[in-house]
Amino acid sequence: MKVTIYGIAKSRAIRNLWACEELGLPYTHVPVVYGPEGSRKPDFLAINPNGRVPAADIDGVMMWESLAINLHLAKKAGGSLAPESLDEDGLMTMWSMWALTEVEGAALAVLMNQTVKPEAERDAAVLAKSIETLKAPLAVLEGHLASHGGYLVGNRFTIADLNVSACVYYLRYSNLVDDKPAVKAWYQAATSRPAAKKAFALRGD
Ligand SMILES: N[C@@H](CCC(=O)N[C@@H](CS)C(=O)NCC(=O)O)C(=O)O
Repeated sequence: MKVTIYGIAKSRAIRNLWACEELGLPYTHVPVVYGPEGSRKPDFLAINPNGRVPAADIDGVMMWESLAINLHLAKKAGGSLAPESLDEDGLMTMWSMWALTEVEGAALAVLMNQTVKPEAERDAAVLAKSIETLKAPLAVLEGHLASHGGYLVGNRFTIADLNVSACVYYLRYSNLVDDKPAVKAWYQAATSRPAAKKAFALRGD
């Protein structure tokens, strides 16, 4: 397989870099920055007309959407991270879409308004609303992991665990999973994997 990942490691491209490391795929990394100096330049818009990173060239197929890229990479590469059946494929897609729709936005808002933005620019109301929004999905995640052997699908670490933990990653400076032992253990195990450490080292933070 010939894979090129576009996007700096300090972006959602980290998800795809992590997946390539997990899957043992050789890849070329083109660290496109976001904004006018990178993702909004005409040559990059020809790769991803949305003007965002990541994007990936996988055997000549140009893709964007970090979690869709990962599902595709896992299925193409095969092995234990990939679905073993159509049913597992459905569940891995379900969890990935769930992470994007139920977790990612609010988790990113927590990160920005609790940690990343300068204090004067933080919005306490947005932070409070995001914490409230996350209560239900985090409880769902806790309940599922606690009753399914600590994994999302198939009783093993799969691309679904990678995709969802990569969204929970936005909560790394918060205490929102401290009262959720199954989520906490699952997240720590996922992000402590050698492939994760290798990819996250590319971020330099
Ligand atoms: N849903 C997309 C989101 C991509 C995205 O928003 N990427 C950010 C960087 S993490 C970006 O490129 N922002 C720059 C911009 O929107 O101009 C994915 O998961 O790949």
